Amino acid sequence: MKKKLAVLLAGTMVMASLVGCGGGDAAPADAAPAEDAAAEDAAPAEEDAAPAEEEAQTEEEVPAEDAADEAAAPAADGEAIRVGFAQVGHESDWRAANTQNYQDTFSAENGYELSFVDADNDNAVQLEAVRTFIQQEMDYICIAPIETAGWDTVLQEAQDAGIPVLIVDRSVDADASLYETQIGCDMVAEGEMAGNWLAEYLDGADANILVIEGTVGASATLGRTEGFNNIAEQHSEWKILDSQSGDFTQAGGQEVMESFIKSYSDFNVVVCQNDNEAYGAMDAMDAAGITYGVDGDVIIISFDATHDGLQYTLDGKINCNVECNPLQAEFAAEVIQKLHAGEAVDAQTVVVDQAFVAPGIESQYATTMTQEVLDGRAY
Ligand code: GZL
Ligand code: ZN
Repeated sequence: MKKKLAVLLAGTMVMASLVGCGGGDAAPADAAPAEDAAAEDAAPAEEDAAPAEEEAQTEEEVPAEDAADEAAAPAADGEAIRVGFAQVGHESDWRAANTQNYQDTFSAENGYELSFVDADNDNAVQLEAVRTFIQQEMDYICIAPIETAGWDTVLQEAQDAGIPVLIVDRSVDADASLYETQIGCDMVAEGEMAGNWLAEYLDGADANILVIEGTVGASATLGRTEGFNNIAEQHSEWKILDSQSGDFTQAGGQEVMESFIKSYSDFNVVVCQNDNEAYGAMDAMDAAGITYGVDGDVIIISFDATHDGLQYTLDGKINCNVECNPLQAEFAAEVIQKLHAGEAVDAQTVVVDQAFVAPGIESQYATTMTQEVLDGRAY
């Protein structure tokens, strides 16, 4: 099956390629309105991530406003389109922005009935939520998978029930024929962006690096780690002292940083795989009297470029912040509108990122932060 790739410059332009992929079955007739699926606790499952490969691609440019228009058009038959969304949780500022974007986009006035489940970073809750959506005969199911592993069976169940599934934000290690599309950022590219910036900034100087990883088994964690390591292995003068999961939370970041401070005294770089972990790491370093940022002893690299993360970058506390744009719901809605109209959809949509650096740092890889840049941010 020819796999194609649509590259989204979020908020500005969509470079989309039309695909010959399945294009999804015509949406099932709407069942009776469903009450929201319950969302309580459960235990994780494991496996590896392997994002789908893209082969040939043809590209055409489609203004993002078309995507937004498509997102809002109600279903042709006037019935609300019923969408079940199994969200990772509420672990970070990024997640809050992503959830808000989905709730704003899949609104009643836009012709949708959204059933939203916050899986609280718990795999079994997320799997259970998807099975509930299947029982409720949703028209479409969106999954932001906590982990990449363990999805084959439930995706097959959704396909057997004739319910198209969209994998959003992160990716799954399951056969691409089991879902309609994957929408999200290129996490490996984000990791490489961070590594390339660090190499430029260090300009050959030694680095003793500590990494606070994201949630174990999440494609965001796997990709950022792989990407950063792709660059680190090119620099024999760099040493990665340790790499532990902070679960994408501020508490996790603080806990890991406190343990790092007990074990290591010679580190000069801390890579935090999201802003909330960076806030926790800064709290831990403050408590230990360790200085960081442009005028400190320790370089901090963060990911997400949320508002507070970019405020810290503007303040020189975070040296480099790599964006991962959470405003992706419009692209998911566009896919659903196309599937509802029986049209082909892109197998994968990559939301393009950029990086930001603190004032005083000029970089070929990143935008130097100013108050104007911060004021212009959408989240
Ligand atoms: C990235 C997303 C990650 C963010 C974290 O696309 O999956 O999960 O980087 C969030 O803030 O918890
Ligand atoms: Zn080097």
